Amino acid sequence: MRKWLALLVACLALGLVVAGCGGDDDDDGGGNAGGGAEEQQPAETAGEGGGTGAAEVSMRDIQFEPSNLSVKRGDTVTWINRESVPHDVDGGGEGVQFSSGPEGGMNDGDRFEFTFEKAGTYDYVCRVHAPGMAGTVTVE
Ligand SMILES: [Cu+2]
Repeated sequence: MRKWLALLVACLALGLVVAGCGGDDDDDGGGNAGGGAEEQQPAETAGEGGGTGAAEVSMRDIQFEPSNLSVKRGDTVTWINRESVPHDVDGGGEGVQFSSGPEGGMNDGDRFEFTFEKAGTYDYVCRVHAPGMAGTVTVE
């Protein structure tokens, strides 16, 4: 009776080892297949005159980052507040004004988008932290 039990335990132990090895093999195969399946498509290039570009300005550490940005005509700039300090975006140039709304109206995670249709230089500030928190968008 004891021999039979010992044999059973041995078989179970062996079974666990085999199952463990099998599991590892499956993981390796899956990992390789996943890596091979990844393909990077080339970025969509803007057509003549641009107009499909996008750029991002972060509001962090009471600064715009980047504070100087160059885009093409028709590009959209998105400002994103990435800290728990309220900010806003307010400025203009070339006879065009843009504003995110009320002073300090952008909270953590809030976004403001503006599409620049006219070439030129656009200066803006955060009214809460001006003049220290300011930026420029140059549209080519
Ligand atoms: Cu601010």
